[in-house]
Parts: sequence; C-alpha cells; structure tokens
Amino acid sequence: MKVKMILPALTEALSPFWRPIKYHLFPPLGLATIAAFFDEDDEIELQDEHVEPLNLNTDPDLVILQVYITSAYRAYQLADYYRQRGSYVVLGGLHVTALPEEALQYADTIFLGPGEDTWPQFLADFRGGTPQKIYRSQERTLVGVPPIRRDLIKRHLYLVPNSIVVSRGCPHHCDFCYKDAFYQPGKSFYTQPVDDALAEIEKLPGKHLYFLDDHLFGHEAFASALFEGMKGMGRVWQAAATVQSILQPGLLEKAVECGLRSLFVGFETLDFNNLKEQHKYHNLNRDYSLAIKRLHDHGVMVNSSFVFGMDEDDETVFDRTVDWAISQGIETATFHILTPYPGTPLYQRMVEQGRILTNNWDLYDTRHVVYRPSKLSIETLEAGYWNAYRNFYRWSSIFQGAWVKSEWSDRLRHLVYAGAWKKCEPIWDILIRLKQVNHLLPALESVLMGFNQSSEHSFEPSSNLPQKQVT
Ligand code: B12
Ligand code: SF4
Repeated sequence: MKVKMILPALTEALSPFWRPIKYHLFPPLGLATIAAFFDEDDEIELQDEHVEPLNLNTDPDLVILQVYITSAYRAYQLADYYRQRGSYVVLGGLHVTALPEEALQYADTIFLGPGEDTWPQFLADFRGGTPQKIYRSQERTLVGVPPIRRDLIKRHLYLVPNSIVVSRGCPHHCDFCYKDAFYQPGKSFYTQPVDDALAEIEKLPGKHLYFLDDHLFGHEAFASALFEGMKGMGRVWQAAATVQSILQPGLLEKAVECGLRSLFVGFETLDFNNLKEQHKYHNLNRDYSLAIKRLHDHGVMVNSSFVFGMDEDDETVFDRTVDWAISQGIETATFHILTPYPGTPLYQRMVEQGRILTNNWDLYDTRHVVYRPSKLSIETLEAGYWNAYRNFYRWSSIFQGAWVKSEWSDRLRHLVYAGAWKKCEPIWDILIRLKQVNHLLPALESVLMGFNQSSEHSFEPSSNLPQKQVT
C-alpha cells in the first residue's frame, strides 16, 4: 500500500509574523508514532510542510493528515485535493477531536483522541475493505505500542530532532488547556513503561533530548524511575513541569543529576483570582520566586509561559508581568493571548456568556484576540502582548535578567541563550535556507551545559529547599 502522511503547515507560514526557526525545532512525532503500525512492505512518505514543500504529484492509496487548530484550513484543502485524485483520506489530531462534525466534511474517516488503539483497528478494517467513518479512542495505554518510526523523520531539517514523548496528557485540569477535550472520555494521563522509555532514549544519537510531555514530573514514581535509569547516559535535556512539582524536594534533584538543564514552566498569571477562574489550582498560593530560585540554584534555565487577557487582567498586567519576569532572572518567556480552544471548558463558558467574537481558526494562534475580554479592549490586549515580547527581549532587559545571577558563567549562559533565541533570527533563517540548522545542535548543548560543565552533576542538598510543600 502507498501511504502519504502530512503535517500541514499553519496559515501563519504565509504571514509576516512567520518565524521559521520555531517550526524547524521539532519533527512530527504524532505521525511517526502511528506510522509504527504499518507493515514492512507498505511504502510510507512522511512530510512536514513547515520544513519542506509538499510533493503533491503522487497518488497514494491512503493519505493521513494531522490537524491542529491553526492548520485546519490547510489540512482541509489538502484533504479535498487528495480525495479528488481518488485517495482515501483520513484526519486525526486535536482539532478533529474537538470539532468532529467540521472535520467529517473533508474526510473519509476521522479519528477522535490519541491513535494508539484506533489506528491498528482502522488499518485492519481498511485492508479488509470495511473502514468506518469515525473511530473514537477508548483504551488508553502505551503498553505494547511499537517503537516510533524515527527512520521516517528527516533529522537534518530540525534543530531538535531528538524530541521525545514518554507520557500522554497531564494529571491537572486547567480550563484553557486542550487536554480534557482531547482525552475525554477516558484516562487523560498515562505513561510508557519505564523500560520502553529508556530504550527509546538509548536509540537517540548525540547528547541532547527535548521531552515534549505536558508534565514530565506528573507521575512521581514514573519520573523518579526514569531519571534513575537515565543516570550515566551523559544526556543534557529540556522538558516541561509545573511550579508545584518543582517546589517538591526530590524529583528536581534527580532530574538535574541525569542532565536536566532547562525547564518550561506554566506560571500563566501572577493573579490569584485568574488562577482560580481557570481552575489552575495547582499554581494557587505557590511561591513562584522560590520555584525559580530552586531551578537556578540547580543550574536549570527557566522558560516561562504567561497568558494575558484573563478576566482580572487590566492594562497594567503587561508591564507588571514582564518586570517581574526580568527581576527573577528568567531566561526565556513565551507570552500568549488567552485563546478559548473549541472543546475546552473555557470555550464553553465564553459561548454561554456570548463572548466569542470569531470562529476563524486561523486567528486561534494565541496572538489574536478572539473573545471579548473583561477589563481590556481588544486593541490594548493585542498591543500589550506585542509590547511584552519587545520589552522582555530588549538587550537592556536581557542584561538586567542575567545580572540577577551571581555567577559569571550563569550570566553568560543567560545572555547567549536569550540573545541567540530572539536576537539572531536572520542567522537562523540563513541556516534554515541552507538546510544546516541541525549543525547548531552542539552549540545548543554547550550553552545548556553552561559551556564548561559536564552534562551530569551531583548537587549538595541546598539549604533553600523547602522542607514541606509550600502552599
Ligand atoms: C511540539 C509542539 C509544537 C511544535 C511542533 C509541533 C509538531 N511538529 O507536531 C511547534 C513549536 C511548532 C508548535 C507550534 C504551535 N503550537 Co504546539 N505543541 C506542541 C506540543 C508541546 C507537543 C506535540 C507533540 O509532539 N505531541 C506528542 C505526539 C505523540 O502527540 P500528537 O502529535 O498529538 O499525536 C497523537 C494524537 O494527536 C493522534 N493523532 C494525531 N494526528 C493523527 C492522525 C491520525 C490519522 C490518527 C489516527 C491519530 C492522530 O495520535 C498521536 C499519537 O497518540 C503540544 C502539546 C501536546 N501535548 O500535544 C502543543 C500544542 C499542539 N500546540 C498548540 C498550539 C496552540 C501551537 C501554536 C498555535 C502556538 C503558537 N502560538 O505559535 C503553534 C502552531 C502549530 C501549528 N502547526 O498549527 C496547542 C494546540 C491546540 C489545538 N487545539 O490545536 C497545543 C496542544 C499546546 C497547548 N497546550 O495548547 N507546537
Ligand atoms: S498543567 Fe498544563 S498541561 Fe496540565 S492541564 Fe494545566 S495547562 Fe494543561
């Protein structure tokens, strides 16, 4: 069977805001995951439209499209194209799960939820000539799932080819998050067996890893065993976790021992009522500064995430947030405009309150205001969002943030990491055009390791560790 798998480019790819480097970071792991269920003699081509032009002149028997909200229109266009040419077209992913009725108009078959249980069922039905219209994931497990088809990934086109996911979902339930919409009904947080995760890591060449799990520290026993198993592998890695899990003594130290050097942390807002409104209870009354200090004391850089436009936010929120982030010595920050994704409790609430302004999914990219804010005008919110980026990443702010640190090596690492990410875009663009982006990986590893440190450390217990969880 001839198979074409496509991760369609988001509409933004055609806009002046297009930042090529962001889309040359991670390969399409979701598609490579379900590709593992094909037979050896199936001919599979996997293309990521963000990094290469699509080869549209083939006539595959089966076309598989992964649909995110901001690439939905492009995915539908490609689906129409291939159906007209006679291919059987299937759609899956987050946006299809959130809006199945919409996706069904463009597909022969759609998939709701993760694909590990439904995809092998579909393949058997398809080969037998009896494919169904809709497959809904029921059984949530990663036990026995075949290893992902990394051979289909064009590694040289990505800065971070060693991205990896060893769990699915997250134990929490924030109102704005895609997670509950995607995993309902059924389990919304589960992990691989530790041995399978370690085996997958062993297969990845080089030093650097990027865990794309929503919350790598979410299952304490799993994470602890994983970090134990990674000791001695000589890895340097990045991941995401919550403030709460960082404040808990134990897990962070184990992670650092086996190579953690940068962590994505969802602070989201500095306002108590905003957190409550979004049901982000695990961040309530947490000492954010202490969490950052713990990370910095252990040599871990902080990639912070903030959301603007929650109901308590007024026009002071932008400067307050940026000033605070700089004063904490946070290395990199991602800002978002609150975006109610269809299927989430936030979207539901906004619909009930008559506050959704548009269902143009291209605008659901966390850069546009798609709902009526409570204490801000749309213009102030969008302008404040862009100003936040400008103010956080101006050189004076980067220097100010770097100087919060006492060690010269930490200051230098901060300057190089933040500067390279936001200030060297023309260089990134040239390297991407020359298809050389992957050659910068050793430089990234070196910065993460702080230039002169080895990739693994054992740290003395810090006197700053909280003895019990901060509430
Ligand atoms: C890595 C990542 C990126 C990377 C690259 C994505 C890539 N190459 O796939 C980059 C940095 C480019 C990125 C950009 C953006 N991202 Co992003 N990203 C992620 C992240 C952290 C991990 C994705 C991943 O690899 N998951 C692991 C794999 C194994 O899972 P998966 O891809 O979902 O695939 C599984 C299922 O979905 C399903 N499946 C998927 N497709 C198909 C098809 C079929 C036929 C079948 C059967 C099954 C199936 O089966 C797979 C195995 O279970 C997710 C968070 C998350 N946990 O998903 C956010 C996430 C997907 N991103 C999101 C957003 C909003 C964006 C941006 C708009 C952000 C922005 N402001 O720029 C852009 C635009 C993306 C786009 N192309 O439209 C949202 C999506 C919301 C939505 N409803 O679509 C998420 C969920 C983050 C969040 N919490 O809000 N992102
Ligand atoms: S902690 Fe993060 S991943 Fe988990 S539900 Fe909240 S926003 Fe989603």
